[in-house]
Amino acid sequence: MAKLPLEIPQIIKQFGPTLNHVPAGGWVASEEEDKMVKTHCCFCGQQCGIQLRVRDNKVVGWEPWEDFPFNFGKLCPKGVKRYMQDEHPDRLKHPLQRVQGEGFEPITWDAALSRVTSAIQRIQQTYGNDAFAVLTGASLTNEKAYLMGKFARVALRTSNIDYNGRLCMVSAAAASKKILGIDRSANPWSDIPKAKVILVAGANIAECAPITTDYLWQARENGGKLIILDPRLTPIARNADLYIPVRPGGDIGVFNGMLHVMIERGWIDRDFIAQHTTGFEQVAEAVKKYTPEYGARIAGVPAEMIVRAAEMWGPAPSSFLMHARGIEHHSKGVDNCMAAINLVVASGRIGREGCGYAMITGQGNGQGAREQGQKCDQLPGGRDISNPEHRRYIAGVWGVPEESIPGKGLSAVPLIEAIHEGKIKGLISICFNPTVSLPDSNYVRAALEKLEFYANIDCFLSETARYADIVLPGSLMEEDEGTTTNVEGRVIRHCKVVNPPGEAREDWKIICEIARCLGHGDKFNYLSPHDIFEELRVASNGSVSNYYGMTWERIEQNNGIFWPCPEPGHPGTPRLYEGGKFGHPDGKAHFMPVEWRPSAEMPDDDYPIILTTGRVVSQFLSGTQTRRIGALVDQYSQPLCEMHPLLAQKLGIADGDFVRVESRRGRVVVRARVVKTIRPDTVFIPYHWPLDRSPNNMTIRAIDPVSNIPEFKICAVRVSRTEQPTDPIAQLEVQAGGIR
Ligand SMILES: Nc1nc2c(c(=O)[nH]1)N[C@H]1C(S)=C(S)[C@@H](COP(=O)(O)OP(=O)(O)OC[C@H]3O[C@@H](n4cnc5c(=O)[nH]c(N)nc54)[C@H](O)[C@@H]3O)O[C@H]1N2
Ligand SMILES: Nc1nc2c(c(=O)[nH]1)N[C@H]1C(S)=C(S)[C@@H](COP(=O)(O)OP(=O)(O)OC[C@H]3O[C@@H](n4cnc5c(=O)[nH]c(N)nc54)[C@H](O)[C@@H]3O)O[C@H]1N2
Ligand code: SF4
Ligand SMILES: [Mo]
Repeated sequence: MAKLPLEIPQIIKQFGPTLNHVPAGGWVASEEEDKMVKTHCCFCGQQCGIQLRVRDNKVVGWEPWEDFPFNFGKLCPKGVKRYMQDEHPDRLKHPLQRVQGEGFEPITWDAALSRVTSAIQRIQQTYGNDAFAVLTGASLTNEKAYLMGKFARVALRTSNIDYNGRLCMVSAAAASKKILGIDRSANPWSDIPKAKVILVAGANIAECAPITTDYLWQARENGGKLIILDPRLTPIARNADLYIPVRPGGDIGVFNGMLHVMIERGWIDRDFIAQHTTGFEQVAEAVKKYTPEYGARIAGVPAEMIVRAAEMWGPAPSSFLMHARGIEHHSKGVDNCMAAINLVVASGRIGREGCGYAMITGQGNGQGAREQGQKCDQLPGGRDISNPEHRRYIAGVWGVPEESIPGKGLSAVPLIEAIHEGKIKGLISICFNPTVSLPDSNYVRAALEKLEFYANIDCFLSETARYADIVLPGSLMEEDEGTTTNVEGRVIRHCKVVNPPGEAREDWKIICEIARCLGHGDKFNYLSPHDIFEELRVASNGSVSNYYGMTWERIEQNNGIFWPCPEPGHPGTPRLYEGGKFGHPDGKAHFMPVEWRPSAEMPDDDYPIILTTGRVVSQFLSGTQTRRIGALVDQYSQPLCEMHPLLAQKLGIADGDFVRVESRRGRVVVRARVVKTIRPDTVFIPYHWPLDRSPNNMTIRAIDPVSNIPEFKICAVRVSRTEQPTDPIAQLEVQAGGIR
């Protein structure tokens, strides 16, 4: 496929430059020696260690940080190119206000803050506190996540705060809490190579958790066997001992079918079950009907595959199960995860070296950001906002009356619905790009248009920021400092590498300033993120995710500390559930019976094909950052619709053709990519692009009843060949002369 004619200034004007910026006058040799700063990648939950090279308050390159004991110097394409976003000309450097019909104009911080404050006051006085909502993000540090939860409850006194982790980890979190009692991966990654069988469900490891690939290789080198469940033969699946091409939404057929076979053949640990668990009998009863044949019908795969999986997993001496969004992004996401965890507990292989379970965290601080109190139903330390004891403790830390802390608010999707219904009139968001990342984008855009006031804090003018009345320039990860908690539960330290450019400010300063303008300065008078961490430690004390015993200094000295770390000097807890001691008050794991049910929208005569969505290695989430890094754009420049040759032939589509993919809610026109690595009944489109290229035009607003995660991984579509792209870039491609 030929490249886009990038020199066309129109493209640059409409979509922002994809080439990396060279400052006017070119790069000038510096007098000073470059400074190397050890810190971490800003993108995914692996949180790889990296050294950034700094010259004249600019990040100009990187070096591996070889002794950081997670990635040992290894990085993926995004980590390597990440620094190139810093100097991008689109970087927001001034507060902006929207001028009706004319776009944005810069304004002073004083004017911007005063508009934000008066809009909050007016809306809350007119419609009540809950009419002003807060949306936040899990790319924020622990300190900022903590600050946002406190800001909503103390400065705004609104119950309506939620975060983009709602689109990400919440199904895994809920399932883990229900069965194991704690919401965290159970093991450090160093346990993976010691497992003799590894089951990976719904995780495109090589593209989305690239460093984990290395741990799986090591397991293979040690003789470990690999089982993969995915409708697509992803790069890691190509190396599997058993690849099960499950139909989207069908995983419970495989998990329950495996357990059925394991019980029948005596491959469960009866002693462990008797001593350390409750509820096994109900689960055994529930899986009785899940013969391999029945499970196979649900999963759309041969029954022998389920039997083979049980034969590999059942009698293994050690094992590791890991999953990601492939089984979680469902209206039965929690049930999918519980069916998987039941397999782990039934085998008794957890809480030991080489035996365990992990949910692969997505966002940079996907783990930590969901513990610090920015979820609509949680207070810091993962505490329950409806529990009087939990409320009293946090009220004490914050120095406010307990009754002033609002109750449970709306999660992300219902929050957007409440905007439509006129119940929410104002919004402030930070680190979230919902017009690209929420399902049913047309509905989301219509909601944002209904707001009386919207303020957005970001580093770039994201597609969502374009709907804002005021845009406040915040900080990139390297422009601020704090901690995050990686995929293993290891709390690590991000160092400040450079200052925010121009008038941009560190996010935490912006939030504290708004709180001060609202008259709550006394509760937000932190001098640094370190001050916030010191309060967070106390707020988490006594909770499950206890950070009390950590200090920034110790975190740095030890290359991270795993929570819980309940008192100063405590070494942290890399492996949970040792000795079969689980997180529930009775110390046991609680089996949960799971019954398969259909997805919210199954294919039918009108929309006969399954659409599933996800990621590619060189792009990150809604793409605000990675679509601005030229080298990453070159690697995968536009969303392609993956389809099997059998389906393509049936529809008269050839590789590279434009195809129209449409659901009951919306459509895209993108190019087809005909590959043998996907089930013939399913098409896949990555979601990192906005507007005409966004599969979220088509996805469905159905959510899991427990976790409220949207069903990104399955909806019904029809696909047809078309000559006419609707997307302006694609139109330019066609004009530029028949690209194939
Ligand atoms: N390159 C890159 N890496 C990332 C990110 C990124 O945007 N880009 N984002 C980060 C974040 S926030 C997240 S959440 C993670 C996501 O990491 P992953 O969950 O690994 O990525 P996805 O592509 O969303 O989905 C994973 C796989 O699920 C499969 N799948 C779809 N439906 C089903 C199903 O019903 N059952 C099963 N078993 N599989 C199914 C898809 O074919 C896909 O291969 O990645 C993190 N890392
Ligand atoms: N169809 C479909 N949709 C999906 C998914 C899918 O698999 N399929 N996956 C879902 C998942 S798992 C996720 S996690 C969501 C993610 O969805 P989003 O939250 O929308 O994704 P991001 O691109 O991370 O948006 C974060 C915004 O924050 C900004 N930002 C980054 N770091 C900082 C910071 O430190 N400070 C500030 N102020 N801003 C910052 C970025 O520039 C960006 O504009 O998307 C979900 N949407
Ligand atoms: S694997 Fe994740 S954390 Fe590591 S370099 Fe890549 S994006 Fe960054
Ligand atoms: Mo995610």
